[in-house]
Amino acid sequence: MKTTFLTKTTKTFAIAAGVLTMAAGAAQAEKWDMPMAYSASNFHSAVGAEFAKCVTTGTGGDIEVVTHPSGALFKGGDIKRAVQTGQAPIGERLISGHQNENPVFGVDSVPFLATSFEDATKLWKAAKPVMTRILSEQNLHLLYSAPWPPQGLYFKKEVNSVADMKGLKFRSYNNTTSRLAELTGMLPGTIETAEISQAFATGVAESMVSSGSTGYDRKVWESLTHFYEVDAWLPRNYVMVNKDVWGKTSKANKQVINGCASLAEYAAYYRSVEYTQFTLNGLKAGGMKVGPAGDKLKAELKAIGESMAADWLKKAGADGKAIVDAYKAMK
Ligand code: PCA
Repeated sequence: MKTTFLTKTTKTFAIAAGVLTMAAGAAQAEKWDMPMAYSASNFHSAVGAEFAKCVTTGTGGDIEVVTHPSGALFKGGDIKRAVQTGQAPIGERLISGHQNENPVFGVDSVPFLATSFEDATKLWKAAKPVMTRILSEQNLHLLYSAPWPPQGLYFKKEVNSVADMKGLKFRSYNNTTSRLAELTGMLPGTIETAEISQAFATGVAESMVSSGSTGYDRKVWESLTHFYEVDAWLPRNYVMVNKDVWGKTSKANKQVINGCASLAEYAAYYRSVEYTQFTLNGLKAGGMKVGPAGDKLKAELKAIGESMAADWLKKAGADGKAIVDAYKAMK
């Protein structure tokens, strides 16, 4: 029989379909448990759940991502190690929580370096290549990252100056917040977000730096009375995949995951923006006094922030300087 174009094409399709069937047969459905540190109602977790669905649907069930919010599978502080060592294939955590490993992880928490969503985006753009490299050296593949709303100060009394903060028990979530507490005469102790409502209720802590969002999620008006908008920085969460797991993922599934990650990054950013005012209103509705810090307090915090920024630059070395220079060039 003379081979026509049509029979050739049909044959090619038949062969291609056969290969595809073999590939589909070979691919095993995998379950990726995804530990997350924050409550299910928080926007980072809500977006993570959508990301999980997107990957599960997009890969045709090859990879089923299942989120575990509220530190239920691994506590916040243990998530990175769990993903590095392959105990969990994927997870989410606050980047600046790793400053003790490398000061560069704390770039988003340098006081007053980037204090708006726009500047936080620029800072992330400057930092992303360096973060990607450092994480890769730690067996992690960076997928996406999104900011928390601006950070302010919570108290259970009126505070107009640093002197008013002296001796308060302070809940910290990273090195920067602990250092800020020390420099303002407070007594820092690290407490995971999942445990703060109880810490405030029992008096283990009586102040913190965080977003309106976390105060709202944890209903802190039950114990605290004042939130001062300071806009000190906008720390970020990031989603990481174990690099060996990523390496073994098919090209097609990687494309799907990358697409879902871009979507998640975009959605989380805008939810964070929207959540800012919404949660400040929520704190007010809960009975808290919410407003900008007074001029004296602001000026004192600025001065402390400057010395902390200078210290960070010294510690973060060439990588830190490269990020800050690239960021300033975008401004
Ligand atoms: N909430 C998290 C990190 C930053 C934020 O706004 C927390 O308080 O732990």
